[in-house]
Amino acid sequence: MKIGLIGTGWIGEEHVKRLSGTVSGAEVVAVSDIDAERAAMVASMAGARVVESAEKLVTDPEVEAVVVASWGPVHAEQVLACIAAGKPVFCEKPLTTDAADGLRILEAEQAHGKRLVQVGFMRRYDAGYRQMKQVLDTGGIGVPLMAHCVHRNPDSPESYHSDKPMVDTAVHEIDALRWLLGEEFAAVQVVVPRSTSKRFPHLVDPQILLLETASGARIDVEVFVNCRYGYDIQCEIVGETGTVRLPDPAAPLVRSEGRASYAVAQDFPSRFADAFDTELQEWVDSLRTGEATGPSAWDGYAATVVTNAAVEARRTGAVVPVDLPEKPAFYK
Ligand code: ISE
Repeated sequence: MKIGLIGTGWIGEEHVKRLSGTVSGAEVVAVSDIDAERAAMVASMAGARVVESAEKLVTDPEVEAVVVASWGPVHAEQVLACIAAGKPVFCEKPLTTDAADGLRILEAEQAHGKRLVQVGFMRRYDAGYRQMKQVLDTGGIGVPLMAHCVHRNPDSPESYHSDKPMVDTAVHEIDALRWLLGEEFAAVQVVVPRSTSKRFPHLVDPQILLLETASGARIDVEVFVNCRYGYDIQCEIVGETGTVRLPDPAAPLVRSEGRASYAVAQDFPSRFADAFDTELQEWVDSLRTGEATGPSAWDGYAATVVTNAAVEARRTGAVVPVDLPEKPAFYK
């Protein structure tokens, strides 16, 4: 499968390396980026061509499928261009930053008549999350009542502003919980403790997202992007007859100098390295079989509706309803 990649920033570079190394059945043939030098550097890793614009990359005759790894606000136009060209597209999260753009993507994809879009929600490919899903789907803890989640990053860049904990970070829990519980959310609220003094004064950090599902389960998500000590993802679901907890990644337990300890992951590339590999491998495999299996444009759209509601909830302090239209039959 000959792939073109838009956006050679950090995650784009990682995807180029994966698609040219770990993943079988794929080859990166073209890349584009607004930073031509960076595009050239990443292209050289894969022996790919640099194409001068995203538009040209999408319509390039050699490119059979596209990876969008650019900045979130430009995802919508690039994904729509791929649909117009009839090319499968893997788009990094978030699918769009504005829910209205997500609707345009849903309409275009349905008009095309076949699923072309997959969204990069890599948690669905993590072994621990997959095991939790299996426990839930086989009735291992009965009907889920609550979930308690933690999403901590060691630090954030200065450009990271107070909407981002929902739009860029909690979006992973929003998708993972929709997938694990198999239902949509009805309402969101965001409450905040005092902010950490250890980082930027402009940033509201941490934030606590409170979600209610359509059937009345309750979820709390602590998002703390300057926790200083590591990259820490936790999730526990409480059901009527038991609980299931996301395992920490395996790490050796060291006993020394009067303590027993194990290391905490330091960043998401290493915490989810295997999940990223599996995600891209399964996407490439699905292109060959022609059967879309991963998170769809509907999943990307539904997550954005929730993050938009969460941003409003933090700004207003209100409980904000999640206004999601009926899921089109096309996505069922
Ligand atoms: C980043 O974009 C990610 O996707 C990471 O998984 C998340 O932990 C981080 O907060 C985001 O900025």
